[in-house]
Amino acid sequence: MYHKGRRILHVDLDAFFVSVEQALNPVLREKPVIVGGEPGSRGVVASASYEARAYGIYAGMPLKAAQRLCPGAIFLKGSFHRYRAASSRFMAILAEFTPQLEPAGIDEAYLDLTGFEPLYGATLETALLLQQRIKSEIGITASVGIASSKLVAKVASNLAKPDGLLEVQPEEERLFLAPLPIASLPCVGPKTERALKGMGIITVGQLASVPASILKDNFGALGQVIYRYAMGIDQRGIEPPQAAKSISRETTFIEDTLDMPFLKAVLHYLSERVGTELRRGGRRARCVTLKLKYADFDSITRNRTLRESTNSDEAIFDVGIKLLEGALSQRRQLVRLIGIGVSSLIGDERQLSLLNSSMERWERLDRVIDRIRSRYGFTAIQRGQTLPLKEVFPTENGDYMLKTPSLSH
Ligand code: TTP
Ligand code: MG
Repeated sequence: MYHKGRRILHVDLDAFFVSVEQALNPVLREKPVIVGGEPGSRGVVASASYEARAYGIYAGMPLKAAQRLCPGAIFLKGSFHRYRAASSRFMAILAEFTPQLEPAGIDEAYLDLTGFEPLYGATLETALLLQQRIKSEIGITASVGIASSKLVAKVASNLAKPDGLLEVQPEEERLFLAPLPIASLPCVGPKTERALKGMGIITVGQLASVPASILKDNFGALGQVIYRYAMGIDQRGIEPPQAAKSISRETTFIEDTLDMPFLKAVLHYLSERVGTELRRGGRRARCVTLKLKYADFDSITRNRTLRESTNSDEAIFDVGIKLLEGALSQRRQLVRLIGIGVSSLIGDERQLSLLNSSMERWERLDRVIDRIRSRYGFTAIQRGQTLPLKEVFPTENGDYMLKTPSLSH
């Protein structure tokens, strides 16, 4: 619910990709470091340390240009799985403070701490504690903005960077925003900024004095948002993510195929992926869906509802392979894409009396495999059914690199 006394935090990690690298390798600390790739390559800067930013380097800049500005900078390719792991740890720390948590990106989130003060002390103190925990447990710094709205909290955290903390008191939002350049508002992108500057508007304060009708005429629906934001008005609440209603994995082949042992192996791999995610979320499924796209791009889905819910790789695969065989017996054509998914998800309250013994064995095996994979990577332990993949797909960071990159995540 919106009211003036809300205490919303926006937390954003500083130079996130670079900071993760620096936490792992002290040699990189306090130096101009850039994550994005080799300076000779065609890529762009993903993240730059604050030392690199002093040379005018920013995210999105071509690496070549960055090297020209700072020839001594250290360029790293980076590794996304490290950033994802750090992000999970970051979100887990935040979740200990409140369930009113909305992740807004890999390294940022909003928290609603309204009503915390009588119990936990001033919001500012809670925010300091949060920053300390992130620093001591992940080894990187975060900046925090506190305000009565998401908008002002985000502007404040940005302004506080790096390793800063800024609280805007209730009723002072408009005063706080007024001297800032218009691009400080999240709704003002480069194009809108140019247009507004063309109208002689430089600061948020100037923007707030433009009649709403003019902004609406020039920018349509966005104009209304700009007007409200310029006045410091933002009634959006924190929206904790909803649990997914279904989980699926699919892949497109480099070459269309009807090679059954290969299709089976891929389907098994995808079933393992789906099962792992189900178990990680502590859930079970009642429905399994197979998706096929033929070489002529004709796409079909087949699904089956199970008598008992499951989260076992083998049970998912078992249904998947039957659906695949059924589909191919109706239409035997080269396959371009295969996918498997589960839906009708429920919580993981195991109904032991209903478990048949093979299901129980499968689930025990899943638990052992999950534990090994969470420590040593996906390919650390492999099932016989997926062995044909070894000859086709390269591995990286302990996982297969299929053509669809999201699959390996
Ligand atoms: P940001 O939070 O925008 O940037 P940052 O954390 O590197 O720096 P700071 O917050 O201190 O200003 O983005 C978080 C990560 O997202 C960033 O470390 C790398 C990635 N990213 C890209 O890959 N490309 C981009 O263009 C941007 C902006 C970010
Ligand atoms: Mg950041």
